[in-house]
Amino acid sequence: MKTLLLIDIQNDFLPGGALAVPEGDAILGVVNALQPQFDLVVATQDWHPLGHKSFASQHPGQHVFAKTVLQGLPQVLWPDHCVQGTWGAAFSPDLNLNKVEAVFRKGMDPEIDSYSGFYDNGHRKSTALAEYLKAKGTQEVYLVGLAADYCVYFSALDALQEDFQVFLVQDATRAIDPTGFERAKADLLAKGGKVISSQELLS
Ligand code: VGL
Ligand code: ZN
Repeated sequence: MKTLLLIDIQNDFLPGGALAVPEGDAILGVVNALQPQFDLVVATQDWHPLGHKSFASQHPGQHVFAKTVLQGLPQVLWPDHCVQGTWGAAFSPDLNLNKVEAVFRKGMDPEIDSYSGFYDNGHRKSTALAEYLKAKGTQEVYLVGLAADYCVYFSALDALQEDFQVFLVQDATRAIDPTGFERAKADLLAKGGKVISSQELLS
């Protein structure tokens, strides 16, 4: 059973958003075209309270994209983004949601960041996404969405650890930093994941 995981396809990660991923909007047509090929489509949604500690605005004197430590973990300080209930946190109006059976939210704890759709960055708390996918009979997880070098990558790592077969659809994602994307792909391949293109699914 094949599941398509739509990672954080939200206004704030698209052009015009607070944490816009370069060319993020280029994935929308591909993601919509892929959905009919899957038995199950599930989405994640970055969903932060106001004043989340991953926001640079909560660290006076520190600038956006600076690296720091939060809860003993390396942390990039982000612009305020995906604040609960705002336009930026909403799914793109150009994303087809008709096949999305469940949405898993993450990043609600103000004290810790949560890139993966499965666990927070400290692996302290589960979203129950792994149990949900297993209960649905999923063996293969295909990942698309934003950003390739953060939430898509960390979700793929956790999916591997949860013993799913993992496929990253590389033309259905875009990265904040292209160097980070290359490193992420190499790491996923080394850990048993596969990197494919949408063509392989559509033909
Ligand atoms: C993300 C940074 C902060 C992502 C979320 O969806 O990749 N990146 N929050
Ligand atoms: Zn976030």
